[in-house]
Amino acid sequence: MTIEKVFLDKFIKATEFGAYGASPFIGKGDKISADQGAVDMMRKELNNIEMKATIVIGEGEMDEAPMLHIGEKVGTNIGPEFDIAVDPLEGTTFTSKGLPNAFSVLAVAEKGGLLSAPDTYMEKIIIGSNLPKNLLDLDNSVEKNIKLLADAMSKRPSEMSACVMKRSRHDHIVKTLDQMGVKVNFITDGDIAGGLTVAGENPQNDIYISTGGGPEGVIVAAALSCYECQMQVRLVLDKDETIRAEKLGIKDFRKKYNIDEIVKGDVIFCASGVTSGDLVKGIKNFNNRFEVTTLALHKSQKINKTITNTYKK
Ligand code: VTB
Repeated sequence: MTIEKVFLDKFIKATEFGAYGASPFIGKGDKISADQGAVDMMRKELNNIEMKATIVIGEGEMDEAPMLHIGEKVGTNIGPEFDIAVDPLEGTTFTSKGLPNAFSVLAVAEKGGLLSAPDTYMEKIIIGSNLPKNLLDLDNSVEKNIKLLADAMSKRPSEMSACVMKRSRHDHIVKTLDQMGVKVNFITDGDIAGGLTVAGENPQNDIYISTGGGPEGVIVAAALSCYECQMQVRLVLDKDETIRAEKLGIKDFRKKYNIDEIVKGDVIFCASGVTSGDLVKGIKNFNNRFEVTTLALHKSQKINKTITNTYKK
């Protein structure tokens, strides 16, 4: 089964309007309003789509988020059944500070096709395409993983680069990478864009390795699956969080998930730029129109395109 091609444009519109909703708040120092603006607009567009869809990754769990929460039904309630993971504004800090790399993003799969991850931390290792299956493992030392990857890519560690999110919890990773001569490209936030730096024809990095958000992990997995990249993740759960994870149907709290256990079957991924960044250009607001750019992927259709649309205000 696949997702029909006609749906791609409809989902593109949902992230385009998500980006538009956040755009008045670029550089205004107000993360909450920026996020709310994106949520409201994306939700409105999703509800216009002829589908029966459930938000499986959203703006938190029901009691803490007013809209686009996990379990919320979206669409007209007629049509195919989808599961949707949304991050209406990835990079709330980037938006509020007017910094690059903020975008509105979602991933769609057929019902049951996306892992229901709680809003907790997740360990992630991501590598590119055309590499032996399940090459790396979170339980290997960083050194072992780099050696395995270097061998598989016929490179020396000193010819490799790694993307790491700048956090003190990753100091040990950075120390090993430094010792091995691997170039480290830091991101301050935004590990969907960070994870995607290993994908495509001219990847900026050979590996992404860090602990970031679980929801972001599922969304990036959807995009990575279109690029045939590999990813292994594991949730990081404290005691309270194990209870939340259990509610989402997770039984083995230490399970390592490979990409085909995170995303199954066909998938659509759309990311529309709020501020310009590595993935897409930022939105441009004019007096009576706006121009918004989207990276759109549709796995079964082998679509990978960047499109810019203009809308009247
Ligand atoms: C992570 C990352 C996100 O926020 O959730 C991060 O996955 C928060 O991490 O992409 P800390 O709690 O360590 O600050 C983002 O960077 C942005 O939403």
